[in-house]
Amino acid sequence: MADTDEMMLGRSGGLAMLTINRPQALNALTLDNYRRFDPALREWAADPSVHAVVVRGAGERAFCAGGDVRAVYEAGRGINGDPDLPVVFFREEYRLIRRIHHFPKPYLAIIDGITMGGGAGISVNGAYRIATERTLFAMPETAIGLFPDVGATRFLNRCPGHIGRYLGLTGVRLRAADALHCGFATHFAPHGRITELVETLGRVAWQTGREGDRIDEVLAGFAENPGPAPLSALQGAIGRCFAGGNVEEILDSLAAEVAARGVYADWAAETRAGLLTKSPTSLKITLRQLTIGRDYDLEAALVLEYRLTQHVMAAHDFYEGVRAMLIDKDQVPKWQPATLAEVSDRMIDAYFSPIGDRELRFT
Ligand code: QUE
Repeated sequence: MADTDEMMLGRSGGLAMLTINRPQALNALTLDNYRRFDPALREWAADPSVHAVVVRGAGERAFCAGGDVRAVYEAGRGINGDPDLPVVFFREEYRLIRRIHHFPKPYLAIIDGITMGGGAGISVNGAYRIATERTLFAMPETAIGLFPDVGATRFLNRCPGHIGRYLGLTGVRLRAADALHCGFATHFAPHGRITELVETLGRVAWQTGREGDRIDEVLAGFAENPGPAPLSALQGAIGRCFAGGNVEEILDSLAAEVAARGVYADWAAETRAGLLTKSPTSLKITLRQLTIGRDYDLEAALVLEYRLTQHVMAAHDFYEGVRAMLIDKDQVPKWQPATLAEVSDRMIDAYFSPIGDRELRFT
């Protein structure tokens, strides 16, 4: 079967396997990668000898750290590459995510390691997500002047209580038990048994139309309890602090939690300090996005998010965020505007305005 260095496609019995093989870049996905991934899924959906698909990341550290935002940065700033990349990259990424979401056969992502941003997009939107003790899950985009995309408008809104707001605004990293608690993972299996799990799936005697039953049986044979979810102990505090109608109210609630000197004071202080390092514009976009998209299906989420990407790519903070976090690595972005007070509702309105003939379409 055809493969390239960066996307390894293979078969094991009725199982089709795709391995993202850019371990030196934590398997962050490029436009070329999307252009291999999407047609592979299209072929496997139509091939009656394929009964399920497994997606993995090569190397020890990551399932997939995100999209190749460095390339988008270079193209968008006119440094290197096709100046249309910011238009094309997100469009192809989101169309792939939609194909994954509606994939007609079991789609399993082995989220064994770093799973962030675009890595969440190609896993959470599929049917099965297998976490391990190496899973580190986050939506960290407010740190680079972006916002949680790849369907996060929908999947963050499906977390218990206001946890999705907390995760999307702060970018905090979760381990397996919390990923299960939030519904990002469907199963936990030990890292040391993943190879055996995939080999077992390769030996399944498939029956067309009954694939989900076989998958459920195999997964039940490997699934273990990841232990208590730290987030469940924070749920009350998150509910109190993240219910606010705007970002300033959320920061005030966190300050009140600090002042009350209760058991959540340290958590609140750390959370508040973390939020104050993020792009003020990104924070306000994220809260508005999650509020208006509470009941969106995946398509509505992606259309909204695509619109937002195109406005964000025409503004300042994304380029400054990528510079500070990924290029120069000084970790100190100089956001513009620099404070929440300077980001008016009218400025946020503009990020949500329609983009005419550039709107994301799925046909
Ligand atoms: C916030 C983010 C991302 C990030 C760092 C942040 C992100 C992303 C990457 C990333 C990581 C490794 C790579 C790469 C990109 O880092 O979305 O090309 O090799 O994709 O603080 O949102």
